[in-house]
Amino acid sequence: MQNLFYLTDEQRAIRDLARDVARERIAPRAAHVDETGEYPQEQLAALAKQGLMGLHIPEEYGGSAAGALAFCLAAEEVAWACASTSTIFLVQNLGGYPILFAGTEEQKRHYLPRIAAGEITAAFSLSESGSGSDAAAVSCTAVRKGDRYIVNGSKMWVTNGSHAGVITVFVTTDRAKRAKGVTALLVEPGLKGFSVGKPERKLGIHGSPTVALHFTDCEVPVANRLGDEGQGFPVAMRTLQQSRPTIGAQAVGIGQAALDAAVSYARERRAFDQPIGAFQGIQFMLADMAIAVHASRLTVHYAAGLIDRGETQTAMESSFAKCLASDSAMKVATDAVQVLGGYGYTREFPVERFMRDAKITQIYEGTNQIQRLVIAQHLLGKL
Ligand code: COS
Repeated sequence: MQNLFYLTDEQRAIRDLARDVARERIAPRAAHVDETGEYPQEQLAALAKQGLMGLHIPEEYGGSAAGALAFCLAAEEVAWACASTSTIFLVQNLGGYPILFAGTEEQKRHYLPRIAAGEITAAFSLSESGSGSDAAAVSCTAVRKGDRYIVNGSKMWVTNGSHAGVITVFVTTDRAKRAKGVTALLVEPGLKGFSVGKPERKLGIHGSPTVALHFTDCEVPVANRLGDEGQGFPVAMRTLQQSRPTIGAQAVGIGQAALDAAVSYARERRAFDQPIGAFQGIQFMLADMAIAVHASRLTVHYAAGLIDRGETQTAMESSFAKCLASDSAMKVATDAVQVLGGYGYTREFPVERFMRDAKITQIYEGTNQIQRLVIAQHLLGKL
């Protein structure tokens, strides 16, 4: 076990608790979840039972206020066991942040305790078919009519959108204003005119449903608005800034799982009368994989540590964490498949799943091209 000397006793305890739940209750089901696309309900319930769903939520709203680093430690453990389960675990966080950042006292009291207890899951819906990286180009429209907004349009790629009890949906109240027209609305299932599309068929994270949301003259009460009209974009950006290190943590978990599988195989598998781990070609691959996972973990912890210190300008460090860890996880998982050779390419071993699951971490919560854009903007300023 890594000697992460800077962790507090509480952070260690949370990591160890998450590790126990992940290894006992989540890992044994991971291959089945991948094969069938089954929603990991019991796995999420096991996390909720141990109080791990409210790590990011203040105590006055039923959470444990354990902080960003504690959450990243838990996320890594869950991702080591099952990337699908960890995606929903992360979205609980991503969906909860906008309420925490911009909700009224009443909205916070209504939703956050239920999110913390795992009674409901949350979702975050920003992307559309025509606006992914260009997040300000939202076209799903809300027009105010008395105490309601009439919402029309569709959102895409919403993780957990089919199961969430509350979804923060970013719409536009004035498209010409781009970012300054974006408004955040809380949507619950069952609203008239709101429907969920069928789940996407994806390369990986099969147990984490990804859906479109459709709005046809859907009436959302003005009371469900988060913050002011036109104030949604900074809420989305602040949420992503806070959440991106957690995607890094997920990537570290997948990378560590791939490394562990490769090391264990290299000890056992024999070729030319010796374990393949005795060959320098394999040793150097394993060493590079370990360096990449270790550097990623430290970068993730650094960004999370800044957030825990109350720093608000962490966009660059959050992008470092997300970008480095996800690029590393992709490389490490691909190399693990290589170490396992023909076996690695089959479903008999989990490394091909790690490789498929790792890919999404380079794409969601801002592609790694967008992360580099954010970093370059911080380096260069507006030119
Ligand atoms: N925190 C708070 N506010 C922020 C912010 C942050 N981290 N980053 C930007 N903003 C604010 C800016 O300050 C600006 O407000 P003002 O005009 O009042 O200054 C506003 O948001 C617009 O910012 P900017 O001009 O940088 O927006 P752009 O349209 O250029 O977009 C990128 C910036 C590309 C970084 C943004 O669109 C983005 O992150 N895209 C990826 C979206 C994404 O991650 N999607 C995945 C969804 S979850 S699967």
